This record gives sequence, structure tokens and C-alpha cells, in this order.
Amino acid sequence: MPNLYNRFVEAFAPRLGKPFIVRPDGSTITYADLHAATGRIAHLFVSMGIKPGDRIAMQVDKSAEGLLVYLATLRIGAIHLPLNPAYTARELDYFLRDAEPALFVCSPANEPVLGPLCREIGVPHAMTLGKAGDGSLLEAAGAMPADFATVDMASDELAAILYTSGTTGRSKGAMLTHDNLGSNAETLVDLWRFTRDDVLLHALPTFHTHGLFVATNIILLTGARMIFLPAFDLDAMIRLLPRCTTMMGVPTFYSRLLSRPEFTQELVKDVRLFVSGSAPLSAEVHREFSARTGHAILERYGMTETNMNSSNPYDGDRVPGSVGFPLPGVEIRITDAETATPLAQGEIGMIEVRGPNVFKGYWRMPEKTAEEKRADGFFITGDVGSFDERGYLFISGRQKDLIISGGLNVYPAEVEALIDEMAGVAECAVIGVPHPDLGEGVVAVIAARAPGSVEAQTVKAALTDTLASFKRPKLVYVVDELPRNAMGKIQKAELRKTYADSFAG
Ligand code: MLC
Ligand code: AMP
Repeated sequence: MPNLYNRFVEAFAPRLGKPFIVRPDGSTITYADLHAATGRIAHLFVSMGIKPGDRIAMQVDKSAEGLLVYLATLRIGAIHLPLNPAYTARELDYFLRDAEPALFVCSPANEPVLGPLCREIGVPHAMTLGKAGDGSLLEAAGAMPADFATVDMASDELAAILYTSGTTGRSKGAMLTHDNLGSNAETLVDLWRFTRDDVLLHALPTFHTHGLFVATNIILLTGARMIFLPAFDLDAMIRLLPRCTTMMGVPTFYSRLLSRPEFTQELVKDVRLFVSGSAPLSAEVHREFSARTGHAILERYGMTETNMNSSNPYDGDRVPGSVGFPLPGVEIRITDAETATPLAQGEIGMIEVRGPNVFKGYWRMPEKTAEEKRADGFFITGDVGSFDERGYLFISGRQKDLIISGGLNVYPAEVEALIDEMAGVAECAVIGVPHPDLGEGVVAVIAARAPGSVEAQTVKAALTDTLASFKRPKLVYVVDELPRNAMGKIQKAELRKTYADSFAG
């Protein structure tokens, strides 16, 4: 039973003829289809020699079939490793060498570049999966039998590895167990009152915790259905929301919906729950949304390493600007970042989390795991916040040097390292400043070696092939020198003030 897939089967078995996925064109994948297709893919993987514990890495455009690959991976006891399609070949090179997958699945269009990369690195198998289910993977799986005995797993064995960048150096693979994912999804089903009658509008990417584990696992655990968009599409969302009972999104989804006059209370009269997370939802958007629709968005707080930690209540006040209460079974404490001493209610400090939701550790980086997990099992999130007198958690900042742009994380250190290497650059600082659509926008401030030695356009162009597009600075400023404090450290806070209005208006 601890295999997460078996938890799903228990929930959806009475619903085999019902849709799991409805595409915008009306076509469906029923639970019976899901079970048969994942059985075929599982047989294919086993026939290729893929074993429990092996990694199956995947960088594909969003598709329902991609979710079937995730589920088949679980069924054979292998480890799902999804990668953002925006990553460049340079970024992929690192992930493939670090994770040493047994199989890499890419989109057919990328095969000419990524097939040879896999051969060079020594990845044993490469297959393709296109947006429409085309490609070699499903073609080969089609010849396999549908019945497959899902492999038993211990609850602390790995189900997935999701890479997160770090404040220094290399990206780290967060290792998530079957129980991390299963326990968290079960808690959320109860807390957010999901039932088989729910219809979720799914417009998030499926390579991150939010769209993959929170949204999809909840639906699988209730035998409900999702209307599944192949990409973020505001027109389609407005068209489809009247058929939905619930939606999950990053704050940008909500501010974009509000930008449309046709987004009204009447349009969403059958929706019972809007959930926001992955980045701070501004109190202003929360209030405007309530005024427009009568719905208080339910904001929750999570991380790749911990799944979901806290949530505003289903019943009761959903407080703008707060991420709510610790989830049942999850402990959250606020500590002094230096001494690790727990702080009193109301005091601002490091947010630490402990519970069945917290990951097993970083892939092949025991020293990094030890740095971020305390001996008593609490994980140091890098987020800073406090509890109010009613027990609501407020996140007031981040101790980690991280930018969250449209719900996607950008670590300045990674971008700075690439810019610092460029000709004519003395040094640079990459900062996040307020962005009306994305929450924070990435800005690079560069000190030139000599007047005219570097140009903003050249820097932007040089990053095109090396860095995923969402990480690239939207604005580049070239200056004579960067502000420093008495210790000689670049003053990023000062730069954030100077460039605060860069995206205004
Ligand atoms: C796209 N672009 C972005 C961007 N998304 N730039 C900065 N930040 C982003 N988030 C760039 C593209 O590279 C492109 O650049 C241009 O913007 C237009 O691209 P697009 O694909 O048309 O953008 P769009 O579809 O509008 O996407 C925006 C978005 C998307 C906000 C809908 O980024 C999104 O779905 N974000 C959600 C991310 C997510 O799921 N996060 C959860 C992490 S899990 P160019 O230069 O090519 O024109 C987590 C834990 C938790 O954090 O608690 O949930
Ligand atoms: P990721 O590494 O992509 O999982 O991003 C996790 C980070 O997103 C957290 O450490 C927080 O900084 C941030 N985050 C997630 N949810 C929220 C939220 N509701 N409010 C503020 N920040 C959030």
C-alpha cells in the first residue's frame, strides 16, 4: 500500500468509467484509461531494464500524457524527475549528470540536440513525448499489456526528485518520498473539502510541486476530475471557469483574471474554492478579488522541500497577507536565525517546519541536508515570519537571496555568476523589484570595467542560450560602481530601493 499509486487506486477504483482529465476540446482520459495506459508504460519501463530507485527524468511540454508517465514511474517504484521545459541544454547537462537517470524523456523537437547530449553523458535511454501524446514513448508502450502489478514500496522510499536552485553553487535535488506526497495530499483533501464531485481548473505547469503534487495528487485521491489546459491561457480560463468548482494558481493568475472585465461574480458562481500559493498574494489583490467575486482566496504556504506547510482555514477568516495555520500534523516554529532559539509569539524570525511533509534530504548532498535540517528534524525554510495572537502565520521576508517571479524561483547567484564572466563586466548584482504582473521582476545592475566596456543589450543576448528565459533579467542597468557597505559587501537593499520603480506604470 505505501506506493502512492496504490493510494490513488483505492480512491479512484469506484470511479473507473469517470473522467480524470477533460481537455479543452472535450476529449477525456478516464480513470480506466489512466490505469491501463500507466500499466503499459510501466511494462515498457521494466522491459527496458529500469528498476525501483532508478530516476526517470522528463523535460516535455505540458500534457496529460506527461502525467501518465509520472504515474507509471511510481508504479514501477522508480523516481520521477520533471524538468522545466524552459531549461537550456547547458542547464540540462548539469541535471542529467547529477541525477544519472536511467531514462530521459524529451519533446520530439528537442531530440536532435538532447539525444546526442544523453549519449555523451551516458544516459542509457532517451525517448520522446510530444504535446499530443506523439513520440517514441507511447508508440512503444502501445505494444505492451495493460495489466501491471504495482511494485510495493516502503513509505520512506523515493517517489520524486525536484531540483531547486540554491543561494550558492549547484542546484539541489529535493528527495520526496511516497509518504511525503501521500500524507500531504490526504491532509489537503480533508482540509479543503475535496470530493469526487469537484472539477479543478488546471492551468499550472506540471514540473513543480503546485501543479504536480498539490493539484494533481488531490484530484487522484478523490477520483474527481480536472479540466486540463496545455498552458496558461486567460481566455480559456474565463471560458472554462463556469464549468469548474475549484482552481489553484500563483498570485499572477489572480491579478491577470482581475484585469478582465468579464471576470465577474456571475462567471464563477459555481466555484467553491480558489487557492493561491508559491509566492506572496498581495492583500490588495485578495481584497479586490473578494469585492469582485465574493470569494476570499484561500492562501497557503509551501516549498519544494516540504510540500504544503500552512493554510488559511476553509471555514473561518481567510486573512489577507497571512498564510494561515500550520496544517494538521505539521509543526511550525519561529526561531532566532543565529542561535536557533524559539521566539515568542509576535516576534519575527526564521520559519522552521517539521512533519511527515518534510523531504528526506538533498540528492547526494548529505552536507547540504545537514545544513538545512536541525538535529530535532526541523527544516530551516529560509523564509522569515511571525505568528499573530490568533495563530495566523505571516511571512514578512526571506533570508535566502531569492527572487520569485510569477511563482518561479530565480537565485541571483546563478545569474550573477554568468554575467560576472562576461567581457567588460567588473561585477554585478541581480535583484528582484516589484513587478505589477509577476510580483517580482529580475533586474541586473552591472558595474562596467571601464566606461562603455559593456552594453545592456549584449548582456541580455549573451544569456539567451545559457539561461532559462524566466531567469533572464528583464532589465539591465550599467553603472560605474555598485554601492557597498563598510564591510565591502554589495548593498542589495539599496539597489532594490534605487530601482524599485523600474516596472511601474
Ligand atoms: C514566463 N516568462 C516569465 C515567467 N513565465 N518571466 C519571468 N517569470 C515568469 N514566471 C517569460 C517567458 O520566458 C517569455 O519570455 C515571456 O515571459 C512570455 O512567456 P509565456 O510562456 O507566454 O508566459 P505566461 O504563459 O504568461 O507565463 C506566466 C505564468 C507562468 C505566471 C503563467 O510563469 C506560470 O505558470 N507560473 C507558475 C509557476 C509555478 O507553478 N510555480 C509553482 C512552484 S512550486 P520571452 O523573453 O521568451 O518573451 C512552489 C511551492 C509552492 O513554489 O508553495 O507551491
Ligand atoms: P520553491 O522552492 O519553488 O518550492 O519555492 C518555495 C518558496 O516560495 C517558499 O520558501 C516561500 O519563499 C515561497 N512561497 C510559497 N508560498 C508562499 C506564500 N503563500 N506566500 C509567500 N511566499 C510563498
